Amino acid sequence: MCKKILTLLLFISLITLRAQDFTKETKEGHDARMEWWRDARFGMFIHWGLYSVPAGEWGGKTNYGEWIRHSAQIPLEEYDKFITQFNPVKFDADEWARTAKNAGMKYIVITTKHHDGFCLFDSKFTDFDVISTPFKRDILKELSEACKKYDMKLCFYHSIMDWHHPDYLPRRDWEKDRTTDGADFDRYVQYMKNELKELLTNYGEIGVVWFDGEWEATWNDKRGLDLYNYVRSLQPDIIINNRVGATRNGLEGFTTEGGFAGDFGTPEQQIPATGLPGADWESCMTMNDNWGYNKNDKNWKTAKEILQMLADIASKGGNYLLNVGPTAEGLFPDESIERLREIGKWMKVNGESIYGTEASPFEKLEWGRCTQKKIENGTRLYLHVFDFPANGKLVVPGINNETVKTYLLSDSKKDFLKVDRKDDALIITLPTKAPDEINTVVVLETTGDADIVNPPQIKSTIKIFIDKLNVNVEPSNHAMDVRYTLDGSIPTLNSPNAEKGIELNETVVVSTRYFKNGKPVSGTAKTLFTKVKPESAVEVDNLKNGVHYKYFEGKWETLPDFNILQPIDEGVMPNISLPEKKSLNNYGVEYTGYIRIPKDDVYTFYLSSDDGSSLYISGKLIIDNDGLHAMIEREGAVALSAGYHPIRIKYFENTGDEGLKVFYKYSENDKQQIDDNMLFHSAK
Ligand code: H79
Repeated sequence: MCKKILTLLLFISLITLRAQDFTKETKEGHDARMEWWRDARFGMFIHWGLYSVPAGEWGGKTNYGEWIRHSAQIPLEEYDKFITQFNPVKFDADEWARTAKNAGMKYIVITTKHHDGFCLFDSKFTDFDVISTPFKRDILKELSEACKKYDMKLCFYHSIMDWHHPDYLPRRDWEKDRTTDGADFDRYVQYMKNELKELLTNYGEIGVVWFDGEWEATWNDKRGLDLYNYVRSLQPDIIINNRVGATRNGLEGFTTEGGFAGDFGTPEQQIPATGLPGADWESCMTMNDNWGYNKNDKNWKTAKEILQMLADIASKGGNYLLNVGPTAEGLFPDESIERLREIGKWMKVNGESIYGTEASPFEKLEWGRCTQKKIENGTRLYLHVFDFPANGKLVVPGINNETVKTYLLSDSKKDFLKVDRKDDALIITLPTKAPDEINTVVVLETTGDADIVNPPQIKSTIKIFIDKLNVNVEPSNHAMDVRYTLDGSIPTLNSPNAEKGIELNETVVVSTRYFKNGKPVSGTAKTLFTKVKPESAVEVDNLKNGVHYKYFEGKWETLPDFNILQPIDEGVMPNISLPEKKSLNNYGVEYTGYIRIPKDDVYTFYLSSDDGSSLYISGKLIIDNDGLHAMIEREGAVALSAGYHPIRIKYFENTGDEGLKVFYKYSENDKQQIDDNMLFHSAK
């Protein structure tokens, strides 16, 4: 080959290398990359930095955590002084890694840099790092060695938001004295990349980069995709969370439709109601109420609560990232150590029911949770019994498989438990006393895949009615009949068929169950429907179109009591939409007025907002959509008589995007916006 062609080839390969989009990978490639993480199921989060020095206390208040610099509005120069006090002489990386290992955790995610900008490692690109503290040791170096020793995957939390770097924008809204002159966000991104290069070249193989603080206006999905590709170009097999992009749906943690989702979703301080088939996610949670060390925070979850959360999360196909906030001396709090020890005791016996498992095939189990694992020629179901049956008979509903073996996971001899079939269910005879107070795991091995029939669900989301209600069960499998009872008993073959719908005219529990070839094949689902009196309308005169609103300013994380606050402005709006704003952030609005209801019926209202909101009709709370979150819609139903009803909507906006929308629906009508001519206020 001539030299020219060689140069050309080199050039082309360089170009393609630079432009590589790592999100374009095969399913096999993706699965291989995610494999260790999916198997791991349980990891340790560590929040450690300068904020552990004040330990939650500032200016007489004691409820701060890792956000202390922002929440207590500590000026930069003041906060910087903590760097002279960070001297964790009791830090022992080996002990930390060992503690995580003994708790049954498979990976550690540590804050290389939190929002305050302090770096826990030796960085050439800033002096605001651990080498500038009296401690002078590279914490990550020591931890990476300990993690290698204990076969623990080391992972890095790295904040995009940075309250310290002069090029990061925006400033905190209260930082009136910190100039933005000359600040250059692109240069900040380069700084972040420089540090990520250090992090991903100096500490061996890293499992995950866990970004956070992505919600300010300067960040977007385009920057996220670029950062994602940059990180993977340094370590192609690394896993990156969805907060690398800018389209996370609040603390629920999943990326919104069409957004850039990284490799996994990140519910924070919560567990999703159900898993999402095919989606990877990890719930991160504190053991008390703070991520960073707070010496006064004694609101600890029990080991039992934590372990049941772990089983709950695994049963939905997710991972659990459990936080520890070490002290400024470098120690895990005693309460954390006690809990981790108890968790480890359970995991040592029962870890098999967590690691490498998949989500439950059961939609709901009265007594606990289920995880499953494929084995040669079959499936192993792990039944996590939280509420031990008083009569020792564990009912596993709607299961078609015959068992091969059934035993307690804690029984080293694996003595078979007695199993009987009764119709659709297997009935396992357990010891009379629960072997494990927290979660007794029963193993049920079957041939083939788990063959489970979940009971039929009634589709109607409205559970109240005025006179009568027709409900339908849409069978998910038309080869099956749905039979029902209205007296709380378990449906039998003699019970009526739900094919033509079920007519309700009084408060009842509807029990529904599948039958096939004249035999019951599922457990029973129970749904309560309540007959209610519609709220009466009120007599009001002097009504004029439009709702009255009051506009407030203040910084809230949940809806305040507007009654005790002084409004900055008030007026009348033709409908429920945001008034002209006086402030970009940190404001609230309360709307009051009357809604004219066309006829006696059950009305479903839909309230979506960013951040929190709530809706009251006739003085009753119908929808609670409170808290800090992105645009989320919640609904609620209420029975109303024709005529005028007081309506009140509360809304607040902290920072970030904003929005408020209200819709309603009744009878067979479509969901629609509340028309201007339905809204009134008293002109008196
Ligand atoms: O590191 C821990 C916390 O310090 C950090 N994440 C965990 C892992 C954290 N930062 N902020 N928060 C937790 C709560 C803040 C939520 C909000 Fe938002 C930010 C409300 C409005 C902007 C997130 C993004 C929820 C809605 C948009």
